[in-house]
Amino acid sequence: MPDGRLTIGNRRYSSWSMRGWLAVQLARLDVEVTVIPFTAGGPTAAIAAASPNRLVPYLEHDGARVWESVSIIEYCAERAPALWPSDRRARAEARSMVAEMHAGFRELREAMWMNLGADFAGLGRTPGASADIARIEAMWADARARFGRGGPFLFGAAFSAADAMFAPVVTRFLTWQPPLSAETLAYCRAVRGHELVARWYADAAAEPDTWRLPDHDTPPAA
Ligand SMILES: N[C@@H](CCC(=O)N[C@@H](CS)C(=O)NCC(=O)O)C(=O)O
Repeated sequence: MPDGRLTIGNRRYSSWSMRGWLAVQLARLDVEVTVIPFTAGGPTAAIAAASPNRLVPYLEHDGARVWESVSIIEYCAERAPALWPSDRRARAEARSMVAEMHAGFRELREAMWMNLGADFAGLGRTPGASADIARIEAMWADARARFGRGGPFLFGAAFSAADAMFAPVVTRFLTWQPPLSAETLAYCRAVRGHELVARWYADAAAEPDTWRLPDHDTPPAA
């Protein structure tokens, strides 16, 4: 019998769910995954009823209740410390990057929402989104140059908590295809090729059509 439950939203659309799920998988927690499909026009009543902050992801594990994706990442890292880099300075920067992602990049998130099954190439390039992308590219390049030399991920060979936090940004880059450096594109390919990310994409593709949200599937005006 599993040790708990991870509640998430549609894999096709839910970027925060993806982060929580990746952390739980990296820590190898034995939990049942429950998907509550979003209702069009949200908020989703079943999610509000199931989760303390009325949002997904939400983890219940071995008597602990954990909400907010960063808290889930920290909970998982207690069980699997390798989610963070072992070097103190690298770990400090990885935590800072995760915090910056959790708190910010609102314009990118609004202009280029997550949709794993869509091709919105060339769209969504608002000035605010482009500024967020420039900051993300600079941050990724800096981490990789200083700590990730063993590649292909932000802090080296291992897919870390920072990569889990930015994996949904990678999916946005693949869906919306903004102009990106060759180095960013190489990192995106590495994340997309990771077995857990590949599994998330495959499970998203298998979701029933009845879970689709027309406003998420409709491209913005060019
Ligand atoms: N700050 C939260 C954000 C979670 C969040 O916004 N989740 C969205 C889905 S990606 C949600 O649950 N929305 C509720 C709804 O649509 O009913 C976290 O880091 O976990």
